[in-house]
Amino acid sequence: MFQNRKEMEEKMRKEGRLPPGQALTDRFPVLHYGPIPPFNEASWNFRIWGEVEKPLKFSWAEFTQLPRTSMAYDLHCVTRWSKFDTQWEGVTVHSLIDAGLLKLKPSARFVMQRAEYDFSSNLPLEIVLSERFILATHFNGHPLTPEHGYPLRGVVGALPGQKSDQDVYFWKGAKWLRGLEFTTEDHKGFWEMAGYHNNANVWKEERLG
Ligand SMILES: Nc1nc2c(c(=O)[nH]1)N[C@H]1C(S)=C(S)[C@@H](COP(=O)(O)O)O[C@H]1N2
Ligand SMILES: [Mo]
Repeated sequence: MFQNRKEMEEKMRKEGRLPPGQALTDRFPVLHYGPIPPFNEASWNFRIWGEVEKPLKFSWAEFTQLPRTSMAYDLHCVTRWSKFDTQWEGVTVHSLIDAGLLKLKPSARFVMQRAEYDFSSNLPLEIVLSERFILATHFNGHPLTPEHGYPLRGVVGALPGQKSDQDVYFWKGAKWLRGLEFTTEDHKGFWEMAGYHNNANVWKEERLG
């Protein structure tokens, strides 16, 4: 098992998929601040507001009817584990625009993910509209587990084999996500305010601010 991990890690390094200072893991560590929020379908909603033509609000039943996408990502956690070829399923922000549901104002330039217990995470609009970001309900074919963000989380990952300046650490995806706020200016999220680097580029090792 250990030997296999080392071999896989070497393979990823050779393929240029292992960022500096990272190690491959087969596990899926759980990391967050505070308790795991309960999910109450009756009171749960997902909202989109800010620099948009019309604010949106979805119940859980409505959210599950949105156009769905599957994505494969390499995940890079700032605590130095990387997990490769993970499978996520959910809704991309781009698909909401394509479906005519979401219309952004030209002034929208940044996005704040708003989660339970006032957790937040900020990303530039460019990344949120790219394939690197998904509003995920499923991981590896199963609904998210409570500790990984059930029922919905933002996931930001690297596209396998497509090294990019937009590859950011995994903390930039908010678990227990309840909304997206589009803004004109960048505002720091929870971990960014706690001292993490605002850009979080994995290739430049932008860990602390
Ligand atoms: N709501 C919420 N989301 C969060 C966090 C958090 O504290 N609260 N921590 C972030 C951090 S620091 C990491 S590394 C990842 C971990 O996700 P995982 O527990 O699924 O591995 O979630 C991110 N999303
Ligand atoms: Mo983290």
